Amino acid sequence: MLENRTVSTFRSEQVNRTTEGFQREFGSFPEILVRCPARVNLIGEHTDYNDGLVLPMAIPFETLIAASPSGNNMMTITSEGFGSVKFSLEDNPMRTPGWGRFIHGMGSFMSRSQSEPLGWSGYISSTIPSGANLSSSAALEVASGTVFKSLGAMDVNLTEIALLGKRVENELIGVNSGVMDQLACALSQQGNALLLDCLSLDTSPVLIPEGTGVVIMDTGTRRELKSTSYNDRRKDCEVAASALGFSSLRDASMSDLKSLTDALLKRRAHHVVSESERVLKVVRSFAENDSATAGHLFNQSHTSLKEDFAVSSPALDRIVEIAITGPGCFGARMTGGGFAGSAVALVDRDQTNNFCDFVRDNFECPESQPAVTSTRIYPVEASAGVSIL
Ligand code: GAF
Repeated sequence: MLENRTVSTFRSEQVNRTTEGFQREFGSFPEILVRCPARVNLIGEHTDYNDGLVLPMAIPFETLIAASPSGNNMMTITSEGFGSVKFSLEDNPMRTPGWGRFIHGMGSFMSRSQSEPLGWSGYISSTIPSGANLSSSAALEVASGTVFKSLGAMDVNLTEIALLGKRVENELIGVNSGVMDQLACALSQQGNALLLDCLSLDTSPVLIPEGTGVVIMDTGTRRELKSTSYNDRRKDCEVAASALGFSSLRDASMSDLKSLTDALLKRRAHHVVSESERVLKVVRSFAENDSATAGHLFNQSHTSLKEDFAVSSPALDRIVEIAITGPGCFGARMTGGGFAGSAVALVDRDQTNNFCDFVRDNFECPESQPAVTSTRIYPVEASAGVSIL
């Protein structure tokens, strides 16, 4: 499913639904319609907040926002299937619960540099599965940031919007994330993965070999990152870097790690240093049309995330174990923060349908981590970052 043809039909249906939803709620045509994609991370996991390298790719699941200015600082937003919120940008965003806080946070941060009122009325629809580690919250931050920028005619670029999205996560949501998700949602280019240096914030497009496809496998298990050990892993990395005398693990090499005396910190740091190396090796393999090597690196990444970094889960391990025995599979790994959600596989394009059927027929969540929604397998193409339609 989700071939290009299906995706564009899907997009136009979603555009109509969102525009009609806005008209129903607010009685007029929206002034702006913004779309923002989700992302899947191909490799470079838990490296972004260590100033390392990552290789995400925007995917054709999208959040759409139809909006018009309110003329003051009031915000009234309805999200298809998730109710409505109303708040003033002068209020503290911590008083807005649920999904509204992501938007309120973006508005609060962006309105600080603005004397004109920035409020708007909006209608949101999204096809991004939430809690699947595919960045539904980053897409909401980047989409709403783009609405604020555009309706307020603000002089702010997409990288700045992405960094504000990260601030929302860190300061208002309680997840000490890096900036990979927001930058992937903002800056990705159609048909390419995005190599991102999280220290310099330099980006470059990376082509995946033509005969190789990307398949997302959503186990249907869910866990909010703020309720996991995500922040503890970040702390471990900071302690390891400082024990080595570095400001981040970006500066550490494999031989530096020998001087770490704490075994647990050594394993955490080993994952981070080896994972950044794997990102570069995957980029090189793609350039050499060598998906077999890229696939091995995916497998190694999963083992490292499971054993050294301890962020995998029974369901993610199970689906990866099955995927790597599937027809045409070059390699597979958990993707995103971990603990639940999705894995990603690199697959021979000609075998994609057989691969998807194989995983569907053979995967079942282990009893120790039951699914809360159905398992879904999606072949995906690389799509473009946020845009105004
Ligand atoms: C989550 C975070 F939001 C990202 O910043 C990143 O750390 C990722 O987990 C793990 O690579 O998606």
